Amino acid sequence: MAYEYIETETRDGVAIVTLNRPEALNALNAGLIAEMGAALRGFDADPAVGCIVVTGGEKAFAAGADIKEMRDKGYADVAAEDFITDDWEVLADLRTPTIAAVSGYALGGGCEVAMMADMIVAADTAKFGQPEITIGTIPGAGGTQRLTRAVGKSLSMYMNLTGEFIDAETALRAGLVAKVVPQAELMDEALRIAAKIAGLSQPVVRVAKEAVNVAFESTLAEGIRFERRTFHATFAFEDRKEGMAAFAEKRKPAWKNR
Ligand code: DAK
Repeated sequence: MAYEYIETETRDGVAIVTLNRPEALNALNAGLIAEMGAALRGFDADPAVGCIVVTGGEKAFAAGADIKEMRDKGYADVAAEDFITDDWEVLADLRTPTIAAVSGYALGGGCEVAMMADMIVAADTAKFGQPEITIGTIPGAGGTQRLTRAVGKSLSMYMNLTGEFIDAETALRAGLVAKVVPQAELMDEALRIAAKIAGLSQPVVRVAKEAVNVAFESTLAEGIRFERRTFHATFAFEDRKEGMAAFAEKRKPAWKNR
């Protein structure tokens, strides 16, 4: 399918969605968000895709929602059309594992999109920020919520109240990103991780993802109970039996995704 604001490809069970509006540092206009939503939904429904990598350009993953698209709207406009709500959370709702590969600026909505992925792999050039406060507004897609859960109150307050950016090493220390690599190695590393995930038993990977996500929506006791029951449920998969047999027989497992 031909897109205007993104590029897509698949390689060995891994889908890549590249934000491609470099002249505006991948500012997330309505068209880009709609295209990204359509592409992500399509890959999520494709059983041949075992992991999705979302990435941007070298200078910017995305510098935020498109400020020029928002500037002339009034409250009545944004409330009436439920402004930029459609498609914004698609990435967070997928069952397929997702990786955000971030180089350069991930600001405002760009930081929020990255945080919707299951993990962030960052180039050493990455800069994360929620600068909405500097343009007279606040985040609208998780910048006060997912960021706070990821990095804690103090760093989230600092970022949300000053709009200042943090670098990749700070993001790594704070737990916002899983890994930092030299910029030139970003895609190789993101694709290596994605291929590893795509090469495992897909139904088991999906329940592992679901179990981790329950940690954000439940008490510890409820989460542990969910994990225990889901662990028991993996014994219904042929792949669980195959994985343990392969270990005991010192061979590679042959996953059936069943
Ligand atoms: N929107 C529109 N255009 C942008 C943009 C943005 N966010 N960021 C950059 N651009 C454009 C610039 O206007 C410029 O265009 P031209 O002037 O060449 O036409 C081009 O990209 C290159 O940018 P600069 O010339 O500014 O490049 P610099 O290297 O000098 O600076 C920068 C890079 C990233 C520091 C700077 O561009 C910048 O500060 N950008 C804005 C960052 C920002 O404030 N981001 C937050 C936007 S508000 C919601 C979902 C999401 C949101 C809200 C609600 N719902 C689901 C309800 C999100 C809101 C936001 O993200």
